[in-house]
Amino acid sequence: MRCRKCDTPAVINMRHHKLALCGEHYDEWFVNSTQRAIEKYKMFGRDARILVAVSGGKDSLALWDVLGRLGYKTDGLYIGLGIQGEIKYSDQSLACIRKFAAERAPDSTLHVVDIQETYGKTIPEISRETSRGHGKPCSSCGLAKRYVMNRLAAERGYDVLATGHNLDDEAAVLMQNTLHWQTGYLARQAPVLDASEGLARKVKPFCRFYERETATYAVVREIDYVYDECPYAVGNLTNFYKTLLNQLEAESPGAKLSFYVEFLKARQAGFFKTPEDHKDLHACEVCGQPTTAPGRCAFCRMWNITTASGGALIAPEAITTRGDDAFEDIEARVAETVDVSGL
Ligand code: Q46
Ligand code: ZN
Ligand code: ZN
Repeated sequence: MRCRKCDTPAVINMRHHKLALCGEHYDEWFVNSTQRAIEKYKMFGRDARILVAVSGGKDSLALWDVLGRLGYKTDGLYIGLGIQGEIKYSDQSLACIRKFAAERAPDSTLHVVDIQETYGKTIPEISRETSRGHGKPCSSCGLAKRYVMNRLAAERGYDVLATGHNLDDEAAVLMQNTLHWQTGYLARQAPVLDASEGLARKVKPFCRFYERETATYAVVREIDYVYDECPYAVGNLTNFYKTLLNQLEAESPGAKLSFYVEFLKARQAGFFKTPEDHKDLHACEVCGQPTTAPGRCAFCRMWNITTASGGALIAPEAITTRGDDAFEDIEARVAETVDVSGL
């Protein structure tokens, strides 16, 4: 397999694009493709202040990296979930992010919101105390992440919140929503969600990249990221749909991309009418964030935050700026070479 442009050995063969590229030309293709997606979906302009939600995984760190290289003004947000397990997932994630921020985004701010420090319990702990999610923490976790991202983006005046969702993520969610004909969710699944009443504008610049493409970019750029998934991701429904879609893709290269892109066209053509979203939104009586629930929002209810306890404020001390303080020595772990051809 040779690079189509320079005939040196290729690091990736993208069968759906009929395109094999070497590291250097892949890097160029990936950065240009990101810029094209930003323009195609009118995500943000040159002057936007962008908050990039980073988890420590390949997608979000690759996104922060590319946006920085494209010259956008970016800051990072890491939410410490307190999920450890044998792999020390949250610790590893923060270490990778700090290293990234110090080395590759020295002019950016890294906001770190630690859920336990701010709200008193880790995500696994709070999830054991609520009825959300039937014993699995993902539902509490998703609610907490959405809340903190929105709130920080709004309170710190960011124009847009960018997440590293890739095509595999989007296609899996699309399949799930389609199988259940969740028309409300389908109407809201898009590369860009406009801001509305206290909710930040959200964008997904990587929505057209296959997961192996973002992984290859991270490897080509030698970004140290957490290879392990969150321990709670094992066996979840999204991964099940990803496996099904991978089987389809193996038989029919490009199936995943056309499933998603054709859906976006149908959506654009009005097949999924946007429900009059947020029409019943009002401010949570405790924290002021938009909610459809009467009284307190789901987040305040989950933590049992009441007016008396002072409201769900993100404690200022939980937010650390800059990522240049000492980080864990993760070189030994990340020094293992990754074979991109197998990704
Ligand atoms: S971090 Fe949180 Fe995910 Fe882990 S607990 Fe579930 S939702 S799987 S993206
Ligand atoms: Zn080349
Ligand atoms: Zn609230």
